[in-house]
Amino acid sequence: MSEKHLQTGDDLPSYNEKLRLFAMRFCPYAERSVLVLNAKKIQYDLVFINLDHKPEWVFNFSPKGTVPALEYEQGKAIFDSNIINVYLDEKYPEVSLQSSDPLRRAQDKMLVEQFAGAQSAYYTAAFNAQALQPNMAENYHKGLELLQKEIEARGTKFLHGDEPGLVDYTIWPFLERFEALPLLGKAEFAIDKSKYEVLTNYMDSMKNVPAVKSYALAAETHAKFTESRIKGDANYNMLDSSAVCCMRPRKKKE
Ligand SMILES: N[C@@H](CCC(=O)N[C@@H](CS)C(=O)NCC(=O)O)C(=O)O
Repeated sequence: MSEKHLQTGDDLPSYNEKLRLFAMRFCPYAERSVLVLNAKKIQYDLVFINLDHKPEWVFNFSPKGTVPALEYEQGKAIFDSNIINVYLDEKYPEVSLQSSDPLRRAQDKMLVEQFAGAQSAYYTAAFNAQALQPNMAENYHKGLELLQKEIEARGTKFLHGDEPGLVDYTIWPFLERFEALPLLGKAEFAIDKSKYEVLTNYMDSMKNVPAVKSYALAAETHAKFTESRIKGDANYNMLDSSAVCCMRPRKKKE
């Protein structure tokens, strides 16, 4: 799979009769849908988009040009990670990722909603640090504490149960990125193991889930991308193997 992000002027790749997800490699919302496709073992193609120089055709799939968008039939698409994920779960029910209990589904949605405060604090800390207010680190920790309490209260390995579900795959991409904050000089956003033992054990379990493992990036990689974006020159293609291979000096033959 190419990690190259297509940009203005690039052609739309040919359609392969598979579901196609338009994404950006470092986007947490796109990651939500990648994880759900992986968990459900659905065949799909990924098309990465340079969000600073969007290809013209992306607007045919996503009216605002945001990712993720899912092309479910040639030329027909839906957008927004939560909408895509519920659609996938209902359309491909063999591996079900939502509870059959309407109350539990409501509780999952409320948890995601309440966790949004931590997400927005993360965005400010990572990308707009000069706007950071002391109450934002507080909100961030309130979100983590609430999540930890909920994991404890549910008493299962994952929020969904013995296996992760939509609620886990919706929250996870942000936890993955939160670990980059101390590397970006934001020590007050660290997830301290002594305070967050239950949460860090949960995070370790999530890192070992195959659907997550195959797409996860190290905190250092997220930090590196974030730094490039802050500088105003987001390095979308930093993981593209064709770019990496050709910049490396060739090894001399022994
Ligand atoms: N609510 C949307 C948010 C998607 C979103 O904001 N994606 C960002 C990338 S992480 C994006 O496409 N930004 C480009 C833009 O806003 O033009 C979802 O859940 O899918």
